[in-house]
Amino acid sequence: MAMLSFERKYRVRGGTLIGGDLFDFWVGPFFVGFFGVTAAFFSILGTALIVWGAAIGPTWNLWRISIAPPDLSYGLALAPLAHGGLWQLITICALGAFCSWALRQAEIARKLGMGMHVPVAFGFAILAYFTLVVARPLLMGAWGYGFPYGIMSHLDWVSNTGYQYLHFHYNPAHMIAVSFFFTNCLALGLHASLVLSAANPRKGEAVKSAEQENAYFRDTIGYSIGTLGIHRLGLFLAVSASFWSAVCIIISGPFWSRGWPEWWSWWLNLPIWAH
Ligand code: 07D
Ligand code: 07D
Ligand code: U10
Repeated sequence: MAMLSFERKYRVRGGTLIGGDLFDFWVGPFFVGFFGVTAAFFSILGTALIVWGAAIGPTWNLWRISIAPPDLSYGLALAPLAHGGLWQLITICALGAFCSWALRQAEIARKLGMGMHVPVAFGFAILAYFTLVVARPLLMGAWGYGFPYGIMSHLDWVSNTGYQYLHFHYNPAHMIAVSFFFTNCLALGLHASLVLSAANPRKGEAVKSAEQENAYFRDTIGYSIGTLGIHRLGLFLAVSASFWSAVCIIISGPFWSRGWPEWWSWWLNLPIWAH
């Protein structure tokens, strides 16, 4: 890919967290760095292990390939490769690749003198994944509680796990997470449409400014959060969605093992009407 005209002036040394100048170079448009090498290493190895799992499995149909975690009877032990061991190695590779990716984002931010917002935000996605395949299985005593690595099979896991708690919609943290996801979508819809309506006018018309954008929302709902504020809100909504997702699954099993509708009996048992 051709280098953009301004890119060369930002290709400066330094800012690396580890390895000094050793991997401080670019390949085409990509910054490499120590964590680029580890990211490449873990993702190539992890993908190769998935291909191995597919090769010893029953199908090459992309939608049906699935690498399952070990049987619950293995508990927290290492399992033979063909019986969940591959899943365990792939999980290590996935976490290695995701964390390398976040650290590479941090190095690039340091090089450019920018804030750590991007790696921090991505950290919340990693947290949700970590909760699903490490924290919850550890708390429940078996790797078999992790989700299988397959396009359709991981959907089966979500459905089965949901119905184990009878009605997952009654999980209060799931409600909060879902509401954050919906609000995030609303906020991006509002922001993107507002910016396009101001900054991309019809031919011959003047581009509008932040003043019109602020006035638009003050006229409509009486308040404008502002041009910086909407991005703060967006980041808050996005990381909250991931955070409450992690909460909703970590409490399902380790801290509440009955149906989620039953959790709401505290409401029926309130002293105002219970006695
Ligand atoms: C658009 C950025 C690009 C990323 C893409 C995903 C792979 C997997 C691997 C064949 C928004 C690349 C996919 C590398 C190929 C193999 C072994 C991000 C964008 C395009 N899911 N999920 C999908 C993952 C979980 C759920 C699609 C990953 C949890 C439901 C894709 C993880 C639960 C539905 C996918 C993960 C869950 C999906 C589209 C990890 C709760 C759908 C994703 C590492 C979070 C949807 C067939 C997308 C679908 C879907 C990937 C975890 C639920 C295959 C990598 C266990 C209900 N998930 N998922 O656009 O169509 O993300 O599924 O945690 O309906 Mg999933
Ligand atoms: C885990 C992904 C992390 C990804 C990473 C990066 C690559 C690289 C490379 C493209 C967290 C991966 C990158 C692989 C790709 C290239 C080049 C994100 C993760 C690190 N639910 N539910 C959620 C809704 C029901 C159930 C979360 C809605 C049913 C269970 C969210 C509905 C039952 C679990 C959510 C609904 C049920 C969830 C998912 C509606 C099933 C979870 C988002 C409208 C019968 C999961 C932490 C998320 C969770 C989860 C939404 C319905 C069960 C809030 C809107 C009632 C068991 N559900 N759900 O977590 O919290 O993203 O996971 O009905 O485990 Mg639910
Ligand atoms: C935003 C924004 C904004 C913008 C923006 C954006 C948010 C207002 C100014 C950005 C938004 C967009 C562009 C919109 C679209 C984006 C999405 C919808 C999000 C989803 C994105 C995707 C689906 C794309 C995903 C693509 C990816 C992740 C790229 C894939 C990359 C690679 C395959 C290479 C990765 C590079 C690495 C790992 C580091 C460097 C490595 C290499 C170049 C490879 C060579 C390897 C080495 C040198 C290491 C050696 C390897 C080893 C040791 C391993 C060997 C091991 C063996 C086993 C052999 O707000 O402003 O506009 O634009």
